[in-house]
Amino acid sequence: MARHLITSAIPYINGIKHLGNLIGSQLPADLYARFQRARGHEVLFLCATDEHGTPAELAAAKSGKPVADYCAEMHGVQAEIAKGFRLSFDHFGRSSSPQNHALTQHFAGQLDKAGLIREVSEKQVYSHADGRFLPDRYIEGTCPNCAYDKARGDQCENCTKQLDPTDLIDPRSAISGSTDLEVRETKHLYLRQSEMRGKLNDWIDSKGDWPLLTTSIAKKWLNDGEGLQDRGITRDLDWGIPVRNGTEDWPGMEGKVFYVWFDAPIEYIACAAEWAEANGKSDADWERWWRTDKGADDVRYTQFMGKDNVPFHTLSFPATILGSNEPWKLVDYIKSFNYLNYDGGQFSTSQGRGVFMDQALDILPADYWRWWLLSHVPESSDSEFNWENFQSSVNKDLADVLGNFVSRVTKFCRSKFDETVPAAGQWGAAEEALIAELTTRIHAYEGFMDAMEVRKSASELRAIWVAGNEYLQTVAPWTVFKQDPDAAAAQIRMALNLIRLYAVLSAPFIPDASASMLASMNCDDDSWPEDVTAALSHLPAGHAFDVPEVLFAKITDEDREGWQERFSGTRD
Ligand code: B3M
Ligand code: ZN
Repeated sequence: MARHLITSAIPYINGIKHLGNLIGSQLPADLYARFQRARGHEVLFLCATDEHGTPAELAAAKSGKPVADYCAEMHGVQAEIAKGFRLSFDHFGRSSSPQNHALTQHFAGQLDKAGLIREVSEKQVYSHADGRFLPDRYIEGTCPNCAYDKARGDQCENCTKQLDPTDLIDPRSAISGSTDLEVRETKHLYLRQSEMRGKLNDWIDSKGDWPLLTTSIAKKWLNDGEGLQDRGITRDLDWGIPVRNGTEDWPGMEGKVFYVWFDAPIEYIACAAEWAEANGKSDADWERWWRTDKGADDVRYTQFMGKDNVPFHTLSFPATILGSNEPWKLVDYIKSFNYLNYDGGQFSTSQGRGVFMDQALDILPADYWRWWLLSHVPESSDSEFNWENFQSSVNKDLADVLGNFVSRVTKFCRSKFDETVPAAGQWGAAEEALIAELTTRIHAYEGFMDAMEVRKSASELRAIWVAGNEYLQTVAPWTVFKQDPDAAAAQIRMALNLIRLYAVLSAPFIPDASASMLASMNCDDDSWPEDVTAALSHLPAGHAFDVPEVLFAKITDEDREGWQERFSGTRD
């Protein structure tokens, strides 16, 4: 049995996420976690809300609530929606937790001890119109690297370059649009990432199996002449983790907080501590996932994220870990994703464009979305959500192929035999051929799932469903029944067992439908098939089952047009 630590990028607290955010990290991470659990491995799957930084402050101000209250409330909202999508986190934490405060301050202290922190008198942008300093994201301007004119002060969305606000050409306030900005002096802590260039380079080079998207982004910022620059890790904000050196005060840093991107990845660790606390476990229980001196040596750690987050996970966070000189676990594999677009444009939180997670669950159950999103995940390039495509994949894959198989088999059995697995007849050549095909395909499916090849996994699973349909089409029990009811009985016995097998194999993608399929087969054994012949003999003759409700309703043209219309504008 292996041990898998799995984290998804932690979503910002300021508002409900859209489907592009969901498929960019949380959903594929959930798929992988569910698969590894189903294979019998020990899994710790963690996610949290990312609660610091200006966006949280501004969103709270807009809602008229104190920022701590706003975050507590939004954490609850996001946790509820995550449940609605059946995201199977072992813990959904908060980057504002006491555990993260302590760990973030601890890491800063360790980095200082290692000589990796320097104090810098920095020029920062003050906006007269807004009456405040404008940190990173709230300054927009032209990217010095690619000339994109809506680059933010922390990062250019277009070329992924990490920026400092003063790098921007023609800067303006993102709050008021004002260009009446003044640069003022203030003191900040810088992490000397550039000192660790060699170490980081060797570490990334040792990861020959990483996806190209991940390594190419990492290498780009590492080796580009100005790649790995020292980074400011403190900010002049009220809300955040106060700057301290371990448990000591940090002279000169009073009233400042750590930069959100410094504390957010540390929350991956803190979240394990929160998980332990929430479940009455000890420190040793979470440390065995995170400390290589306390049992984490045999843990396989996988991170999931969108491509814009890659530099922070391949360079900044590893710099924190390596620089601490303590035996914390480094990530083993980073699975990153391109962007999902919405109907000819981008999903956008700030503009309210696209379908948001709460709205999606309002119109259809989670499995419909999970299936479409995972089978169209932006893996090797950006991909696009549009309603026609959504309608046609749901109707074909879920309703026609899987749903129809289940309903046809169970209803035929009920009408010709009864609601129990029929006993008569023997399997012959057609069944042997099916078993051979499924054995090959399930093996391929496992390989793709293990390798996090999400699209290939989805298409292999679909092929597994199709194989059952083709079998049924070929043997045609409804025709055979007239001459040879025993042969038809053997075919239906096979098909009922296929329903159970499909439930088990499909659960990582469509957990609710899988649960209904198992329930209708009156079976709570969801063990992964080690041997296909045995798995297809699981439900014995005489075993009672129920004909289930329709598993997947088809999306009508009317539904589609209505939704298309409803989601064509922007959310308020
Ligand atoms: N909250 C950005 C995002 O949601 C950021 C990720 C943090 S991961 C440590 O895309
Ligand atoms: Zn750029």
